[in-house]
Amino acid sequence: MHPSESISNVDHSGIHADGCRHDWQLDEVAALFELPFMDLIHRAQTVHRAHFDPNDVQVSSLLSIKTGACSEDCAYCPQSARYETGLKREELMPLEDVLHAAQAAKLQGASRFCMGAAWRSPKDRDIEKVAAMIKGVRDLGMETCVTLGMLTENQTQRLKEAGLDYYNHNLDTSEEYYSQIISTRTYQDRLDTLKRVRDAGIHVCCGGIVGMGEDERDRAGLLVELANLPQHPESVPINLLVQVEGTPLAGSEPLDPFTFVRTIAVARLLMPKSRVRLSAGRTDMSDELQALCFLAGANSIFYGEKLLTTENPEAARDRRLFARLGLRMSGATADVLNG
Ligand code: SAM
Ligand code: DTB
Ligand code: SF4
Repeated sequence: MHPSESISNVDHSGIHADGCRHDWQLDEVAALFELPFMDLIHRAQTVHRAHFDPNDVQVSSLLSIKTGACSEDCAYCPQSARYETGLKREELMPLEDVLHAAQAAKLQGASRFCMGAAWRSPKDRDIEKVAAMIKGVRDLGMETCVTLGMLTENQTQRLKEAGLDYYNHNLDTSEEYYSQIISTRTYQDRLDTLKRVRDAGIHVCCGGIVGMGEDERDRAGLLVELANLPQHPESVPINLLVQVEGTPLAGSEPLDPFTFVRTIAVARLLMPKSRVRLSAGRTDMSDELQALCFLAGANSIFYGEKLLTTENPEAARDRRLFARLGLRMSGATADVLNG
């Protein structure tokens, strides 16, 4: 049985008590992808405006707190120990360096600080160190997010006690395409971790990557999987593959940019109340393409010159883009908003 089928408070139309549908069918979502572009964008923008201020964008900054030497074989990832990507491996960062980076991100206008570790799953002693980072970042007045791989129930509980706001754990692609990308953990492993996070009362950040050679039904399948979870993830990062030399996916056929925009629009239609994040891949996007993504319903970005190990646009470029479009960073300090 799919998890969504166990929900009791669903009416005949498939609308759940949260006002959103959780019974999307692959064919109808594939049909959304096929709509004329203008119709799709109009629909997505209409739904977007019903739930959000269209000029407000949430900004999160990323920090890799443990880099490289990962045991997993994710075909897109520069941090896997299996691929020669020239990445310098780094042990878990000291607390004070993390807090220093968080403070700098806050001064640039970020409201959420996301810490990522290249682990299959954390060890219990790592969790204690990450718990101290979460407490420290919260004390700076920022929202916290971590992405550490698969979690046990006890570890999830410990993160909740430390005050963690969001846990990022992506499904990455459709269940069908998944085995082409990762062999060292299953789709079900990912769903299990997501359930633990949700049950612990931590907000869920979950999305995927496009441009990995998947087809339209895989993109639709990923979004169906996310939208049919018992509760929609509060944040949905849509990453465009960053092709890194040495990874198996380097040299993949680049995605048509309009297909990327369509993916954002369909995510917005399926998960009307979630923050849809225009995530990895912005460095090579024009300002005009990013504006189309915001028009299609994206209302969150990763902000700051670095993602985890690869480049992101300069903060000043993003501030100029926001100014040109009249966008506001939600929760940014007055200095940044006025400067
Ligand atoms: N190791 C943990 C895990 O995999 O759950 C956490 C960090 S992992 C780098 C976080 C996410 O970054 C991945 O799930 C993937 O969606 C995204 N990611 C990694 N490499 C990427 C790339 N080259 N392009 C786009 N997204 C990428
Ligand atoms: C997510 O969906 N994208 C971010 C974050 N969650 C952790 C990571 C993108 C990583 C891009 C490749 C890199 O910089 O290593
Ligand atoms: Fe490791 Fe995460 Fe990269 Fe996969 S995505 S190789 S688990 S760091």
